[in-house]
Amino acid sequence: MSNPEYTLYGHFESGNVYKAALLLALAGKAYDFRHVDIFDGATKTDDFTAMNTFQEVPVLVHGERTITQSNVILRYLADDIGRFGGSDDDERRRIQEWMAWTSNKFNSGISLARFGKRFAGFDPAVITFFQKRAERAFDLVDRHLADHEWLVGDGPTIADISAAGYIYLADEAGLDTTPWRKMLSWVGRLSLLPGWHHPDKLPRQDAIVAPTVVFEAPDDGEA
Ligand SMILES: N[C@@H](CCC(=O)N[C@@H](CS)C(=O)NCC(=O)O)C(=O)O
Repeated sequence: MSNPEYTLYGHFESGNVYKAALLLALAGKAYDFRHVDIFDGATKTDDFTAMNTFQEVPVLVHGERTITQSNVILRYLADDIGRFGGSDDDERRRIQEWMAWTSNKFNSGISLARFGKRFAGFDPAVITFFQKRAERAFDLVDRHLADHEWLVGDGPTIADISAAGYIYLADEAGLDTTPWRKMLSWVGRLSLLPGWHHPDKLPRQDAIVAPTVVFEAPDDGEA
């Protein structure tokens, strides 16, 4: 466990980082975790921008490769590890469809409601707007899960990991998920898989946490 092959750059509060950390945990893969202080401008430094032009976490480094965007990281890891990626081309396409949809509807629903409520102090009407958007997405997921155990195919895939990642954070977005019974059963099923941990514990759990912040924010006046 002393020299893991993957390095994950992220922040403990990030749901998008959690998605990547969750896949690594479910696959039983160790990784070197590098904390990036997203609340102190660390994604905007020249060094970080040279690594990730999008100036966001998560970032995965694997050998010579640097991969960004949580769903692209999930696809990369699933292919590299040989698990959770879908069993044939058709499933792979279905998985990409779900990840594209959740990236849009969940990031602009749960994720922004949570950000506005927990970190940014958005106007309550704005938070309500994002919560409603999340609830409409829950309706759709719940309907799909009425006759499916998993979003795609017969077992868990990165489509489930990607979508469920933010649902575990729904309470922090001020959302009560209890009306969506099928959706709740499904996130429950995912949470019973070996290696699963709640976002409160990941990426701390199973990660080798670097002792220092890797990318320091610039001093005042230099940014
Ligand atoms: N589309 C991106 C979104 C990533 C994202 O929003 N990252 C946030 C943390 S959850 C971030 O790095 N924020 C800091 C910043 O934008 O400077 C993905 O799926 O990875």
